[in-house]
Amino acid sequence: MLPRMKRTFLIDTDTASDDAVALIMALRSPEVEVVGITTVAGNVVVRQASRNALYTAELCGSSVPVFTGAEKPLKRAHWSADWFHGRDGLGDHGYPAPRRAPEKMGAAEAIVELIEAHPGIVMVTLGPLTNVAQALQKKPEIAKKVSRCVVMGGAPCCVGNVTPAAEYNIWVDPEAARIVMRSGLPIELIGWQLSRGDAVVGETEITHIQGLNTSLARFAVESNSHARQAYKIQTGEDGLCLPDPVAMSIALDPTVGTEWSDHYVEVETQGELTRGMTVVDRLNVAGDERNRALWEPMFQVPKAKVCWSIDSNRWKTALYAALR
Ligand SMILES: [Ca+2]
Repeated sequence: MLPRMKRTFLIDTDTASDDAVALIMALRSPEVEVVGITTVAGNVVVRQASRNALYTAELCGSSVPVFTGAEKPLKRAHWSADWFHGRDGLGDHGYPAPRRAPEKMGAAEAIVELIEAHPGIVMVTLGPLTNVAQALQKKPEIAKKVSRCVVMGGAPCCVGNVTPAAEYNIWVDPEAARIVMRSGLPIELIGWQLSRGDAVVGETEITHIQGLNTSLARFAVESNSHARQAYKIQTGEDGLCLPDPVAMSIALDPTVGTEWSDHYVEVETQGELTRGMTVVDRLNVAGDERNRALWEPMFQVPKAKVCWSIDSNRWKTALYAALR
């Protein structure tokens, strides 16, 4: 029997503590080859994101190339999330500098080249969409060569985390998110709300992870210590809320997402209270006479797949498997 071909992944990340765990899941998966990691300003400044991605790859024994990308959003100033993840994005535990350096090529160029070199590639985005938008501006045709674009971002029809209306990744660079949503990329939208409630890794489960007694398990829990405290203050829920790893578990196995439907998704770029809101046409009324003119740009592209629920047990099983 021929060995199964590995699926090819490209990951764009503003590498903080939950991103790091998502990277571990992909780099440790026997079914996936990660051909590149691109970093973007988001949770931390982009230089720190590259450093964190390289350090995480090193822990996994991976020599995947890391390409540094945008230092700020397309049109706005950069807002970090150090209040959530710690100053270094990894909970300020003094992790050493990585041995390798990032590649010389920039992220947007690398995204274009890697997609051209690997048609059918799966793209996973874990941060603001600045790099992806810049790659699409360089070469719009790449959208057709991606088989899946799994986006951790947004809060479809739900509460936001950085404002009442918006999730951080989309809020930071809404113009970039809009470009990506209108690009024709086959978007699978994994909103922030999917990592809440049952998906939160609770105290007993954290103890289980620590009991795995591997360096990756220890790093996964330790690096998220600051985020755990911040999440408790923000939501009252105790435990590890891991949006990027939840998205990665779906990228690795789409059946972890248990309820999906297809909709046009637009991003609010002008709203006074709603900057970065992911506006989902849940009842498919965008084509109605009263909405048609405003939503017309979306009719040129396929609808996004929006995930509404996940199998929390299976997501956590995938997490444990990666940290073993
Ligand atoms: Ca992230």
